Amino acid sequence: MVEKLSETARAAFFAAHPGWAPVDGRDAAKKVFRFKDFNEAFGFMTRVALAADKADHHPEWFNVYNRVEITLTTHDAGGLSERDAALAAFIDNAAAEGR
Ligand code: H2B
Repeated sequence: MVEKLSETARAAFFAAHPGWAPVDGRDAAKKVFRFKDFNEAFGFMTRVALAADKADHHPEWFNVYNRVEITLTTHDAGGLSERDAALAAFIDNAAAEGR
């Protein structure tokens, strides 16, 4: 069973992952990504989807054309966990490469 981050670790998560912000009313982190067009956005989503499925840890996300909104939380823990920190790092890298 994966553990929720402690308050200190949660603060460290937001300090270490620029652009990720707390979500009102739940223990989760959200970031909005913008790409040149749908092709780049969907290429990014594909890379994230494959890595997320391999890790068995999946994003909540919403896409319109070149915009991808991503919310990370660990459903099994009821809040942010180390799994979200790992996925956020992967997502930020994938976004930087996809631009
Ligand atoms: N993704 C996320 N974000 N949180 C989870 O707790 C989670 C998941 N649990 N993907 C996994 C799948 C679980 O449902 C399966 C059975 O391992």
